[in-house]
Amino acid sequence: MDHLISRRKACVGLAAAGVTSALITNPASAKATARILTQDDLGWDKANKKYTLPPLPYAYDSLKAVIDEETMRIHHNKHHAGYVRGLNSALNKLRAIRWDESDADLIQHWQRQLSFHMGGHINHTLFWKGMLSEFDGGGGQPKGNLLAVINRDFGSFGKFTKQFKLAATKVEGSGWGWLVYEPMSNRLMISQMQNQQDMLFAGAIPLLGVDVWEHAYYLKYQNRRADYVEGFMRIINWEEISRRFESAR
Ligand code: MN3
Repeated sequence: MDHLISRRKACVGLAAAGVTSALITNPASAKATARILTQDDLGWDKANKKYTLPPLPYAYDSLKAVIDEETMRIHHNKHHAGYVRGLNSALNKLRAIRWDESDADLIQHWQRQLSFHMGGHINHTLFWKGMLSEFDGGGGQPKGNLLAVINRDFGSFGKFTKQFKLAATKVEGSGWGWLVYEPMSNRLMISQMQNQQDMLFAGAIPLLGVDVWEHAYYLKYQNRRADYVEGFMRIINWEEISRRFESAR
């Protein structure tokens, strides 16, 4: 009986991250979401019906040429963990409201919390797995279909890189830069996201995201966001991004 209330709203909010609320409990339409992420990726604990924080796919100091170990630890153990906590809390509150039909005025509040924290959880999960140290094969250029479609939709890999960096660097306040796949027009697009969920258009399937909240880079780069984004381009796990692209289209 979960997620009866405001299901449509949840879909809209989560669609910001290319995910529908169906991901949470409804196996029937979890298919679209599962194109890029699995329940395991998101640390879904079936027995206890809650999300857990998945470990990083590499050591905390693995990306240190671009992102220092302390930033990685705080970002993962504190910030990402906080989104997972907030997500479980919002789901519990909404479930409680539906069961006893009290506090109905708070539905909107908890729905917003759900949208924000679910976005945070999904975004960070995609972010960690979307990076790989230069020494392990990160950086460089994508291959095969993804490279061909980047060339088709942006003109060249260099032009794509330039647009992506610009969009990410120019996010107002806290947010993300994304490369997304738009299924209706069958093309790649670059998009900005504010906070963890705002502005990214419905239907966009996220492929590559760079976190430009200050917590992602401030210790090492302070206000030099452009330098951080420049460094990020050297540690993209293009194999993983290609996998998402093939799954999405
Ligand atoms: Mn973050």
